[in-house]
Amino acid sequence: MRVNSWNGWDPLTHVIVGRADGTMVQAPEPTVVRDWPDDGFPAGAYGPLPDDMVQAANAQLDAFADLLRSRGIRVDRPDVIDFGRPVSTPDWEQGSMFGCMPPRDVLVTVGSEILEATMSYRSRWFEYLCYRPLLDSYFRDDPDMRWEAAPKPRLTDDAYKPGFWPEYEALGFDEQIARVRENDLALTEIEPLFDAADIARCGKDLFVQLSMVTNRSGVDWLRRHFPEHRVHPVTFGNTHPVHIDATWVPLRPGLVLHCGEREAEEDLVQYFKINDWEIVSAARPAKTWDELPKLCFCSPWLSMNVLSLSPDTVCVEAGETAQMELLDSLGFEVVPVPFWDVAPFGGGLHCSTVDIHREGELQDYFPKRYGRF
Ligand code: ABU
Repeated sequence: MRVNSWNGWDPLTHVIVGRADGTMVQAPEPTVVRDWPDDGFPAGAYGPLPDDMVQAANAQLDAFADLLRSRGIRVDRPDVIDFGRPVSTPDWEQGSMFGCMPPRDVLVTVGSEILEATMSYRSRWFEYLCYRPLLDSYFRDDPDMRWEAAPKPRLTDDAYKPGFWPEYEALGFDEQIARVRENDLALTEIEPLFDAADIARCGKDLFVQLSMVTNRSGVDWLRRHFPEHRVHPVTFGNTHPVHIDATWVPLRPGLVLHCGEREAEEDLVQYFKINDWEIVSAARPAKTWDELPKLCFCSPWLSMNVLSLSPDTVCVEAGETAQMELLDSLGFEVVPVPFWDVAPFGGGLHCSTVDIHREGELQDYFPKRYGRF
């Protein structure tokens, strides 16, 4: 057993797949207020997702895990804890936790290191506990594994901009995008905050999206933590940025899938182009916003939240035929995986996994510099 993964495309041999059990529509907190009055959760209400939804999601997660095993990939699953119980630290009390479907949000593997992210929601502060038994076993089995945890944040009220959402939602698209480009969003800079799923790994380069859950201090902490890497803060034209993996998805050396609706910064585009990368616009998602499953807080662009099994094989949600055709035309073996029942539990195929081992070593895919990159 060995922990090793430097990018999102080398041949995958060991992965964690999340679970839907016990997932909550989480209790309100400074930057999260769910509001689904037609589906039993008006603003302020919280509680477990319905049993039938949990069963449907787990059926798809289990089938996905079996599919990966059938391809010779070792699959581990997290421990479910009681996400419905209130939690607290000396600084705050929170009515519930969230769940453990999307391990990608919490953990990132960089080489032989697995790093636990700070997270920035109080409901997700304790989520690392679901992965501790696995991390402990990897640490025991692999003498070279580095087990790291970013500083646990205090998440006092000062970590959040007061009154952010009403003020932000009143802005027009252009004003919101200007705020996104400045990272003048929900979080303050009082302490480093990041979700692991805001990181796209490309060997020596780590692209980290500044978002509703990742601040500049978080990127700065990552830069100092990975001194041998080039750590780049990046933004996209997405009014509600949360995680980079439905926006900018490197699929193999020289090819990145981009959500064209979420414009990349010109310097980022040029950095890729000057290093001979092709930037391919993802196909339109099969679903519109109105067609998303109930209680889903993700976007239709989960259509591009794909999991690469190797540089030429990629798992894609089975209903996303346009995305599958596009990837087929780019020379990939496409593996269709039914997965939309999982979306209300926190994401798609990429979100629901975290790489523990991919064959391959650290490489520099961007030998030429451009602008601030
Ligand atoms: N956690 C990935 C979700 C990103 C999106 O909905 O666009």
